[in-house]
Amino acid sequence: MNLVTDLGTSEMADLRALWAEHLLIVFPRQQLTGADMLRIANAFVGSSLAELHPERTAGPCSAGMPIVGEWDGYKDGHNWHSDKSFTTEPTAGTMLYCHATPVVGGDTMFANMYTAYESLSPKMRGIVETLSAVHVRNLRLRPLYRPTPDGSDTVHRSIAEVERRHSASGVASVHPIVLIHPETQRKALYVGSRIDHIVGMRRAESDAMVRFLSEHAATLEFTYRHHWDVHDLVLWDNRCLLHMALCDYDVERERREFTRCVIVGEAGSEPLDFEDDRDTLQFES
Ligand SMILES: O=C(O)CCC(=O)C(=O)O
Ligand SMILES: [Fe+2]
Repeated sequence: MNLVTDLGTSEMADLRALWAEHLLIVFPRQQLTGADMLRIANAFVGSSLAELHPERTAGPCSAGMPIVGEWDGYKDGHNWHSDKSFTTEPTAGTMLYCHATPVVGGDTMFANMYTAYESLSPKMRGIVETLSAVHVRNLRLRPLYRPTPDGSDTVHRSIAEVERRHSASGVASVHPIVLIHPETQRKALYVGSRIDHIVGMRRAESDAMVRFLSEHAATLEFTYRHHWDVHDLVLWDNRCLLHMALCDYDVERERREFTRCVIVGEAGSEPLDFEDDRDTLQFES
């Protein structure tokens, strides 16, 4: 379909139902401006909650970097996450419109968190439903990018610097590990690499549980891998999907560019005073 000309009210109702059922929709071969994307995003939620991120964004690997202006070498999005989970109003939906894509690679992975939740044993579901986690800004990208042996790798250094800044910012938010999706009322795991720890657990307990949940969430059978074609528009639901951008192409020679538009989420969690949890965490069992 052509999203600019075919967005009548009846199509919109169908598309909303499709989105709720499939979590992610790919619209190939679209000709869109940033303003079109804003309109489409707002139509999806029946409100004006959408925000356009810098009109055209790119970075050697990420959709999240302005194409004009300084790129500081930080690659965001290259670890499993749900957008802005470290805030009290995490992004409900994200839209990317592709302008340029590498010949090979640069795909985006998505993982279905309804399935991740539903495939746990009833016993484990009962346990995780009682848990909440602290999400921090830092996406832990450093282990994914090894510095070059001669130390010339500015990317690794900038990641280290940005991660230090993100950690120092102290921004954090607490969310239940199991979310009830506000539209579908289905339960979904809400995890990702931004989890620092599980509230009330000791560090060793929390690390073991988070490691298990992270590995489980990324089970290949729960994933869809999108290979981008120019002019694809993809809309995904951050309340029941995790995503990760794959930086597996020649970033020096190839371009990867998007326009990005997000649907701001509802407030659904508490801001966290990190100090609340310090005592429990420091007590090693
Ligand atoms: O570049 C991508 O494929 C996705 C980047 C990302 O995490 C985002 O846009 O939220
Ligand atoms: Fe993201």
